[in-house]
Amino acid sequence: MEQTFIMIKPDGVQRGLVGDIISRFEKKGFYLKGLKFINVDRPFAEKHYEDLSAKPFFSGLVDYIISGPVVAMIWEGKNVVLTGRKIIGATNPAESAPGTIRGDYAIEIGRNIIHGSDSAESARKEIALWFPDGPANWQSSVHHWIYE
Ligand code: 3AN
Repeated sequence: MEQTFIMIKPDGVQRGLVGDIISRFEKKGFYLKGLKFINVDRPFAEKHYEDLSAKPFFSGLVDYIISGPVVAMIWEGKNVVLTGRKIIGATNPAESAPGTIRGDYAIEIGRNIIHGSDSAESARKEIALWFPDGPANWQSSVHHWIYE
């Protein structure tokens, strides 16, 4: 089944939103397949955001991601990459709908609480970077109550 990489950024951690965010993915029916609470260093953050290295906000973005601990996660389920992006909401919180994580809790694009992979290909790259040992190996006992 499809997997995605989700990271609660330092502002989400500092603001006490970890439980709420995990809860939204759990209640939807997605399976938690990896979870780490870590501080990343500058080279690691630069690697994660390497596709944005030419952007004017790149160094500010890296400063923000290394400013405190983050929660790195692997979530699994049908269409989890796209649905995860919908749960998160648009990149700019001014455009994210109420009911989404960014729509409910964020105001500024540079403090938008959470990251989610934007494609199955980026998910594979990001999971390999953040979880070199791969996802946890377990099966949910409620699978048949979520999928037909
Ligand atoms: P998303 O996180 O929704 O996939 P990306 O990949 O375009 O969006 O941007 C990655 C991160 O870079 C965003 N989460 C945001 O924190 C930051 N970012 C994007 N655009 C801007 C911008 N114009 N100014 C400041 N930060 C930005």
